[in-house]
Amino acid sequence: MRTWPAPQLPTLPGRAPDLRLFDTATGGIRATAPGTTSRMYVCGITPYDATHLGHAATFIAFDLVLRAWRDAGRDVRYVQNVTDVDDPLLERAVRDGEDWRELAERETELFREDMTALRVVPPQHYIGAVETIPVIVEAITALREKGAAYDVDGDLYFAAHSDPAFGAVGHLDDPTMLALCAERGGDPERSGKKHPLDPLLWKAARPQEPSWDTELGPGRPGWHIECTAIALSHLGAGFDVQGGGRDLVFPHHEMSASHGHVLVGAPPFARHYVHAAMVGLDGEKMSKSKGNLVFVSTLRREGHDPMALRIALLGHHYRGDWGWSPEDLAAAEDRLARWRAAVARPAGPDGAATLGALRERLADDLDAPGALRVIDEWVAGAAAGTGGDPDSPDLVVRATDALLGVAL
Ligand code: 5CA
Ligand code: ZN
Repeated sequence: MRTWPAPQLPTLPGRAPDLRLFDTATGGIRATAPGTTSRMYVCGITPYDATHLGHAATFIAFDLVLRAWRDAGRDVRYVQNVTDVDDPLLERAVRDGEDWRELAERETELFREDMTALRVVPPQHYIGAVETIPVIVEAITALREKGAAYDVDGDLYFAAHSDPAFGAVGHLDDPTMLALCAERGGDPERSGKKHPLDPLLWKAARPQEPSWDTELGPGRPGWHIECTAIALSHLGAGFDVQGGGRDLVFPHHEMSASHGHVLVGAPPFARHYVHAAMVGLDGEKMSKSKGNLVFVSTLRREGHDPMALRIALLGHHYRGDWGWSPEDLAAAEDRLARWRAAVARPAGPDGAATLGALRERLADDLDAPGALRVIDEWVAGAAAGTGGDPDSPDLVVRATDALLGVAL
């Protein structure tokens, strides 16, 4: 698929320290990506109801990962998918009497526009499920040959426990997994399955639904195998970060990882499983099913500066759940105005020290709120006329742009 235009990343003097991130699978913070090329897969949108602020917060969190890696001198290979055929998308198209392809195309385009406005660096490979069907079919066929897939009335399922490491991403107990599976697109109640948690790999064609004629028979792919096949074909196994919102820990990332383990013969599918917290509204997770959504495009249309929105989202640490409030945006607009006024001054406090502190905050599990405070301190100093570093306004502009994605 087409991605979106890349913002220019200014280069900075020196280098960031190694990025350390929390890994859901091991429950600890440790250094990422030891090699010279860092590989990241982030689960992208199912294209309807895009782009709400929960989506934006998640993609901005992973944008910080990419920027920190680049600043540490790494090449980054970044892949993101679009789940452009799946039950919820089809249900929405039926509800609205719209062609599902048109819905997906329109919403994907809106997402691209929102990401561009927010200065999110695009993935090199932006991949839809529909354009990947042959690769997904190949992966399902391989799982079948390894004895990890079975038939239930024409549909194909994955035997989750054929992966000895199944459960290693979320470490959840059975009742929790069953409940989450029922809530998030699984079908634990379906009879004929070997285990209630086993997920669908290939759904045989149903009347009125799209299907593809393949060696598996006419049908369409399940959700988890889509991400496994795209990640493995573009990044290979053992890539550095598998990312997404925390709602994807189970079943999505657990199942994707298990598909991957069986396909390549052993873990790791990914080295770090990184999950962004849920953004809510009025005490509830912002979600398509609840309909309690605030859209990036609405705020843009109302005339809010996307850079202020970016600051508002960065004001919350990526790992702590939080609720959106319009006051956040008003405060971010003030902050942006203060920052812009300060960098227009002829001098400010020591720029190199500010850059060092900014890098240190971000390398420490993406402490974006701490990074904003580092800029605030420099801004307060510049505004008060303390510090006589004439190069620092320009360095702060470049650092804020390169590391936080905020263009002043
Ligand atoms: N297409 C799948 C992933 S393969 C999907 O989950 N699509 S989505 O449109 O529902 O979500 C897109 C991304 O935004 C996912 O990474 C998801 O975890 C994240 N996300 C969804 N809702 C929220 C929320 N309220 N807060 C933070 N992130 C969210
Ligand atoms: Zn995914």
